[in-house]
Amino acid sequence: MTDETSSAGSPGPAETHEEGWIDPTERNWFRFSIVLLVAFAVAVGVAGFALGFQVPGDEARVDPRTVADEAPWSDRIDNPVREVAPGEYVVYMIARQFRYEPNTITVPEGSTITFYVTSIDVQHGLKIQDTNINLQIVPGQVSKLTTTLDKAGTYPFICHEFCGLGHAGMFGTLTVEAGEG
Ligand SMILES: [Cu+2]
Repeated sequence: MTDETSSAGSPGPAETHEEGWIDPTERNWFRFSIVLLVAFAVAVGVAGFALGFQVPGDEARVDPRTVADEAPWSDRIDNPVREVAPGEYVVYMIARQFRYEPNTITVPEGSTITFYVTSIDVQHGLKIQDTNINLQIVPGQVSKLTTTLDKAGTYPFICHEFCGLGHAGMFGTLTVEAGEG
């Protein structure tokens, strides 16, 4: 009890600590923030390497006024899915108010599909249920993402960027057919 003055409310002598001393509360917050950083790094690692999340790059630039009539997008309705190697497919897709072209895509089980998607009017989105495909689609820019589909079934896709009055009706279906094996 050497510090009666401060307990009485008047300013006592400043507490002295060794150099490098950290208040325990502050130290705990430091620890907590380090735990958070590690947790976020693990989450990013799991998303990127285990779940296949990718950031769409600036794949290419196109003219939104003409891209729909130019190869390879011009062939999107007649030839929506192209096999570029055994089990590897590419889809060139146009998003527009208020539909996807193509809006039905069928591939065999175990396929790898690369999507090249662009918009000819406003910003759209492409989210394919139960896959890593989740793209922002900006007019003039091509968004590219690859996914591997190991499970047969239907995977609905929707526009997730509000694009106008018909936004809610903008959807399609990706069908993965079971292999013969
Ligand atoms: Cu849309």
